[in-house]
Amino acid sequence: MKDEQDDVDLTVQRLSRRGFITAGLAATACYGAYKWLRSRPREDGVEWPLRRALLANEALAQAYYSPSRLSPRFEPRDITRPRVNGRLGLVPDVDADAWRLKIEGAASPVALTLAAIRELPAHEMITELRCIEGWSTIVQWKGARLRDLMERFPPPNPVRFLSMETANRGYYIGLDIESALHPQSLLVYEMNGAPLNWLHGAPLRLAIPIKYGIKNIKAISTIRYTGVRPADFWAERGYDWYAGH
Ligand SMILES: Nc1nc2c(c(=O)[nH]1)N[C@H]1C(S)=C(S)[C@@H](COP(=O)(O)O)O[C@H]1N2
Ligand SMILES: [Mo]
Repeated sequence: MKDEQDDVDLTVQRLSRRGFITAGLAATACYGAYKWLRSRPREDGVEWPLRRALLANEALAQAYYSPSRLSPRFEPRDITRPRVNGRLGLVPDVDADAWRLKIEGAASPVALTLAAIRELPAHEMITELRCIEGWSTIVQWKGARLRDLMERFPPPNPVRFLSMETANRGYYIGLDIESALHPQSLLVYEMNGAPLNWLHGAPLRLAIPIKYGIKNIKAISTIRYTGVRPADFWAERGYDWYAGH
């Protein structure tokens, strides 16, 4: 049992080291993330390694920020017929008025109405939703940047991860902070010009085109900041934890 745990720890360390490099590059590519990271306080007076790396690369960080680092955007004529995949954690007829998005690990607990999320600056994008099984759809999304929500309700100390889960924890994902801060990571409430239906994750889902479909969690109920790499439904079943593409 002890040995097994050691194995798991080693694997996690190796994976997060690898992920850390990728995450570092992604953050360097994103000046917004960089600014956000710089504005975070130090933890126990120790510089966050990623932050140190970013400080050393301040000039690079700006030079790297270019739209070519974004996931490709498409035209309205490219939108395809939607496809429903994955119903874990979905429930029909969610009462939108009673629904709240909970944020745990912020300075104080947060519970937001959908109206409050709609008040954040709205962004639209037409991007690819690529399932790890080999198919993809082109979807128009409308929602708020996860980054804007995080800036409004930041964690009191720097964190490297956040998790998202459905109400009954039927589905859950983990994200590295840099991916969460990506400008195309949207908390969406509209799909192809209409409010989300329950099969696509009403009232709120994540659209994160830099990641495979598995990270595009539908029917989000809770977002949690954490310093520890969170459990992830499909990573627990053998898929890559970062699931970028
Ligand atoms: N709650 C929840 N979200 C989920 C899933 C799921 O089973 N449950 N499946 C994921 C997978 S594997 C894919 S490919 C996309 C598909 O999104 P769509 O049904 O809107 O096309 O949702 C993702 N989000
Ligand atoms: Mo998928």
